[in-house]
Amino acid sequence: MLVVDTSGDSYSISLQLVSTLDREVQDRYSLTVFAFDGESPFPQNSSSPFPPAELQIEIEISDVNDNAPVFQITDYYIEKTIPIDVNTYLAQVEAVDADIGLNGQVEYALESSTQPNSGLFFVYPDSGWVQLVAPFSSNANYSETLTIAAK
Ligand SMILES: [Ca+2]
Ligand SMILES: [Ca+2]
Repeated sequence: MLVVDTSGDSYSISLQLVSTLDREVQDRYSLTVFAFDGESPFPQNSSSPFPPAELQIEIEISDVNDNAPVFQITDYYIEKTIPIDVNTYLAQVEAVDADIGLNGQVEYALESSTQPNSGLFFVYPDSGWVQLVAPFSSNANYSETLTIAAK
């Protein structure tokens, strides 16, 4: 992943990235670089009069928005017996975004419905809660399939 290049100025080192990093795989690296002179074998034991110098390097990988939200459950089935009070919360859908911070925020939206003009349901953008927001006008069996998008 990282190599230390000491070929240039003998008093400096450089770290070179040799493969792609992904914060979702590993978000932090901790390196220890030892410096010792040419006459001292390495590694030296702790009683050596010329112990190697140590340099600690901590690397924190920042996030890029490279993941889209994914629904853990893709089909919710809700069955209710009328009457159902208006404003009843029916279900909470959840999608997970592997990124962090703003890159990991998920927003829900009602994308389509098999009864597009029913006006019965509202999806909360932040929480994914689906709420009944209008009274049923029919006692007959009623079915509506909502498609909810997460972005
Ligand atoms: Ca990311
Ligand atoms: Ca994301």
